[in-house]
Amino acid sequence: MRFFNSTAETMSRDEISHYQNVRLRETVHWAWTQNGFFRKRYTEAGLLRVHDFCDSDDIVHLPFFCKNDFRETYPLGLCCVERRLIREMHMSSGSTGSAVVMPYTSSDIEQWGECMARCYFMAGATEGDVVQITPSFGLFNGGFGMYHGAQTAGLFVIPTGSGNTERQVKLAKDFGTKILCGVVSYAVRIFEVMLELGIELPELRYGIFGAESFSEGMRRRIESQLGIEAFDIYGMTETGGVGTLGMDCQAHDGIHVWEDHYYIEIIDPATGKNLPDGEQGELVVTSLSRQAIPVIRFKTGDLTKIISREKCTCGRTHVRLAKIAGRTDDMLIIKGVNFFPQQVEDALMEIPGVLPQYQIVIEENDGVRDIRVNVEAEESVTGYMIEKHLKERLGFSPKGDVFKPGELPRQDIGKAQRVIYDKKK
Ligand code: DLL
Repeated sequence: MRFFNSTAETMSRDEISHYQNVRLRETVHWAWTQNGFFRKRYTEAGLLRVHDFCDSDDIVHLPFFCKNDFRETYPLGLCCVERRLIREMHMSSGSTGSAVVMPYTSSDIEQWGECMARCYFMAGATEGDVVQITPSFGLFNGGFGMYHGAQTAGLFVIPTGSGNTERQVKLAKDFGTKILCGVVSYAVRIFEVMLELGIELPELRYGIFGAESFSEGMRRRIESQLGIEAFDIYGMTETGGVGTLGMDCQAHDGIHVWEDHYYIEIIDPATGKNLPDGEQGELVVTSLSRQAIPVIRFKTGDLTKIISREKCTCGRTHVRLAKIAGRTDDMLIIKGVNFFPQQVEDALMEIPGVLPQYQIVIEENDGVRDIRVNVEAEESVTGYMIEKHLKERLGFSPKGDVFKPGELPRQDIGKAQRVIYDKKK
């Protein structure tokens, strides 16, 4: 069993709770004293003196934060440190609204590196292993986060960044890449190009993927195509980037959230009330060690549930979250049936001969919505087979269009656009 930081990763439940209470208090005090935005928000919510906040029992009295708080305070209105202490920034623009900016002090970069290094070790990496980092090195946090972590973990980095997939595959072969990191759909793309070039990557052992909907079916497909063990890594700009919220371990039984760095709650997105373990709701995150912008009760928009707080077979004690089921704003309602794109992905991956390239097209005609699933598949697969299986698994019947391998558009950079809206009138 290998840990990057065994003391932190195997703390007892009591130690975790104690540590979290101390850090929660410090975080709320930090935000309150460093930035008027937080102070005003908390005073308005009835927290008259900062010392009224004592521990995790008090957290439910604090108001939530959301993406809009970042957007409305663009560029650095939430920042809790002097500008001269900022060393780096990342930004996500999303599809709507202005950007979410996350500045980092050197301590924040260290914290990010530590969280990400734990993920590398949890996957099975050892010092000197070759890691190929395929997300872009830019405002997106993926490339740099994986880089900071690899430096902390002592790995040999091939910082390819995104795009130029042929070169990626050749470099992986020439330098013996052992760990491949990227967004989920890029793993599929890498495999296609390996086939086109007739290149095998016998030294590749681990894949660390995330940033997009990642069904269990897709994870298994990627594993069998690339001949690797694939891990589901989680994080977001607002919490400090990739890996900050953890990853699944070799047991593949939930995402271990680094609880010495983040306190998590699951709430009912409609009422804001906390839900018990095991019930699916929206993940709310409070950072415990971030300086430049601590997040306090940040509504992530991601739907998941707490699977277990018990010690895992890997030896780690940190809480485990179910795979992200979707985003609160991703839910599709077609003909009265509610579902998430990931459920379609999971169902598609169960059909033999179906390839992991697909699109969900929402067609709207005169206000009436219908859904079409375009998917690449081998010749043996028909549209009827797709429709029948989706009907069985999801309870509704979309149209299923089968495409030959290579016919659907490919994206070499960034997150895949799986859901497409086609409004006729
Ligand atoms: O996507 C961070 C990241 C980079 C994670 C590379 C993993 C790999 P953002 O661009 O801010 O940051 O987007 C964050 O992406 O709220 C989720 O909705 C989604 N997301 C991230 N990881 C996963 C995952 C990066 N493993 C948003 N499974 C989050 C499902 C994920 N969704």
